Amino acid sequence: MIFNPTAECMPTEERKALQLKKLQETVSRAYKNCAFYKDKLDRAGIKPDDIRSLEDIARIPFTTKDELRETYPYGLLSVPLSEIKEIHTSSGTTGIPVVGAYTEHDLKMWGESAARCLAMTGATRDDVIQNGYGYGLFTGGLGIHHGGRTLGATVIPISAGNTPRHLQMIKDFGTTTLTCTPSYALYLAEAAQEAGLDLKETKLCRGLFGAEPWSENMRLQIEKRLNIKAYDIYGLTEIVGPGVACECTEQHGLHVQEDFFYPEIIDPETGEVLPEGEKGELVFTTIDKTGAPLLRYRTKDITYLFREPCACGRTTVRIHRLMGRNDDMLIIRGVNVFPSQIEEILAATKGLQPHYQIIVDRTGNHLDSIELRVEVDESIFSDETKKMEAIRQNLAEIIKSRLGINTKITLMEPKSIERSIGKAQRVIDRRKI
Ligand code: DLL
Repeated sequence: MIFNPTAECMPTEERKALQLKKLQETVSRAYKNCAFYKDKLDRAGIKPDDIRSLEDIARIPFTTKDELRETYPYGLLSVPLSEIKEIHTSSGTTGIPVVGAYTEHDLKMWGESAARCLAMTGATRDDVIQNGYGYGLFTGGLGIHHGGRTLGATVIPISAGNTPRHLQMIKDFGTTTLTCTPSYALYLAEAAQEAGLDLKETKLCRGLFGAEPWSENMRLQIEKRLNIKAYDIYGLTEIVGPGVACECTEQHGLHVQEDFFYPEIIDPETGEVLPEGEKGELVFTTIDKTGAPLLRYRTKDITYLFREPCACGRTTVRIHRLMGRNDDMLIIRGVNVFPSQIEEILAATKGLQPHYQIIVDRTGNHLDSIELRVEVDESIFSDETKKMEAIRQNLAEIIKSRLGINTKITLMEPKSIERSIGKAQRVIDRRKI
């Protein structure tokens, strides 16, 4: 089913005209109502009236994650706070969260974009969606929830974790559609096997997986083990969480909701806009958001755009499955973590040296694990073990509360972590995704 055939199957030229109109409105609104953008555009010597064609977007300066940090918490609002109805955040580079602020209009738009994604994978109002993305500040839970409601489907807001209950509900409630991270899907498959639940006997037939990198190989494993069709869904807190783009039943690239989010691919070094088909950094301008529109936001995600006609009938541009990032952000069980955040915590903790290594792995249970090896001061290392244990526990707790991840802490003897003459290798990622 195509949720909104007018928007999703519109002839390209017609859509371009619509995008231009929405872009012009967005730039005008941001210029008029948001001091950050007024200043930015003034400094670049651009007035909203200068945007006369879609190509003119290239004249607008990029917005970066650092700028989101500098304007925290409300600096990007283009409306009075009383118009903001929901706020989400995810972690920023140095512990200052990135904020997503939505007006009623934006929530409706988000609901529609997530509903279109669900429908792309074949879901209808007759489906039961078991939503295993985390509810709360993370956009995954509520994003799929808004989408499921807009689609008219039955949504089970089970959230992340509690695996036995997940299995129970799949069985008892006739769940047809599972939404969670791809690594958790594999974990569930294994847990089902261990619990003696034959998923072939259940109604589960599809899943929408995202929020972290995954591969074709993982797709094959998920499809085989869960006996479902597995679809890739993409999004980010800064834009709208899940719903920005999704695969249709052709499973060949993710359709971007182009009438809501205007995508560009740029050369990450020069900032130059690259033609469709060329790989580079994905940049989005929100052209239908009123609360905190973003102009040319650099996602740091690497992919390319392609526009060949799709057998599903949608005319929207597609992105290739995400091909990596051009920064050092790690995604650990769906949680975004920057090594700089860990470094900041270490610097503020007494008794530790600034020599550390982060080891990320994905072991037998398909879930990510993270170990932090950090050198301690000479005086402490030779001290009694009770003190070491206290430091270890304290550090694990701080990391858990600030970054939301469970970390195995290994305190190391001074000078035991290999020194490098060049760029230190802080992160060892052993996951074979
Ligand atoms: O992860 C939103 C989301 C929730 C998407 C549920 C899909 C499903 P953030 O926490 O802000 O938002 O993380 C955004 O996660 O820039 C990508 O690097 C990565 N990411 C998201 N979806 C995918 C995907 C949510 N399908 C960051 N494949 C993005 C690869 C993904 N990476």
